[in-house]
Amino acid sequence: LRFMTAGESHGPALTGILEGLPAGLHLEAADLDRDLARRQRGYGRGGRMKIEKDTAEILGGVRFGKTLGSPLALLVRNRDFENWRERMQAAPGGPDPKPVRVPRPGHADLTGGIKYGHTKDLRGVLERASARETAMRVALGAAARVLLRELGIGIGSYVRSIGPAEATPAHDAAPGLYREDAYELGLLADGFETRALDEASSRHLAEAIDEARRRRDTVGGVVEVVATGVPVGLGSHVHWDRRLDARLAGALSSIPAIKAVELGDGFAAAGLYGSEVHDPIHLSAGRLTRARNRAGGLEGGITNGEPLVVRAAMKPIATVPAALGSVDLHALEERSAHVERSDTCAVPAAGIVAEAMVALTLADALLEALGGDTMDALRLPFAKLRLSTRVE
Ligand code: EPS
Repeated sequence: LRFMTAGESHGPALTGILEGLPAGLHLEAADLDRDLARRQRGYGRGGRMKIEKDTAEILGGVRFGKTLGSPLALLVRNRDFENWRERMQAAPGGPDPKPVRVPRPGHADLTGGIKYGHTKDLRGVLERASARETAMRVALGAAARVLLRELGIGIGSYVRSIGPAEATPAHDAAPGLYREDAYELGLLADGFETRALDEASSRHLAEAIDEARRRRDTVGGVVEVVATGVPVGLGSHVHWDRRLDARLAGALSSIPAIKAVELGDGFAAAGLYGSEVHDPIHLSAGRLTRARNRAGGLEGGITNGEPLVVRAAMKPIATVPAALGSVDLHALEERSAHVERSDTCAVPAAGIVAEAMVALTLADALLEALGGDTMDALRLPFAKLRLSTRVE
């Protein structure tokens, strides 16, 4: 499975191609729109989300509601393009009457500007560095999620913390869903505006966002993604780039503003003894089981049949309303950074993007392990894999 995206934040549209989906998977635009809508909600978003109402058009790869085995081609239009038509047109023209010349510290503005020769107008960088691009990843990830769900693998996420405010973790707030049905866990989080798992936590997180807004600042946080129904055997210990840990960490840290990824207990495990960290193996009714899951479903770069648990830490958005110190690259003097309309906090949305990246990574590992040009060809080997924790 591989995918690519293209498109600028205020250009006409985002486009994406996902190649390698088996033929015969039921897929409708509504499946993709559901996750696109989930990404757009969340406390702390700015004015742009009032303009956009993201929907995916399927331009290839599906016929009569079923995948063909050919590349899935998607289009998500940017409604805001109407307001940017002259300044973002593909046809020759320009220059932009309002060039961006003061890079925002922490953004791709300066590094990208120097690298691609856009220092005269940093818009040539910021349009693509914008997290708008993640809308397409969510649409493509939604297709991967449909494939996984068809096989009984559920993926969901929730917000664990915003700035200094912590939410009740899933293993306490919803232990059943955490072990058995991560998809429902994600829907539970969708019921709260901050994507926490209970009302008290959600209020607590919302206060941290309000405080950042009051200070004319931005705030980050941590999201946790859980996948349930994952069989043993995705990923491999045999080579560095086949370890699922590496792929998940790479996929999650590719999301804009994600600065750290934890697999299982992550950083906490580094401070404990081995006997406290590793999950003893039990034999129960002919099945190999675990009483705890500190490994987060991964051992030796391979899924072990326990729920997959990964976390991603998002830094505060770089467009700080009370602008930071920077340099005007044209006047060559120190000046406050360019302030583009922005979100105070995009952590709830980042959880949906993280779900999409986990879905794409797991679907890729699954198809690598089992092959399958058609859904029918995939089902039998998948059912066998499911039974692999049974011992005679
Ligand atoms: C973004 C700035 C804001 C966000 C945007 C990401 O957009 P604008 O500059 O149009 O106000 O709303 O996020 C999205 C558009 C989205 O779909 O998530 C940025 O600079 O990264």
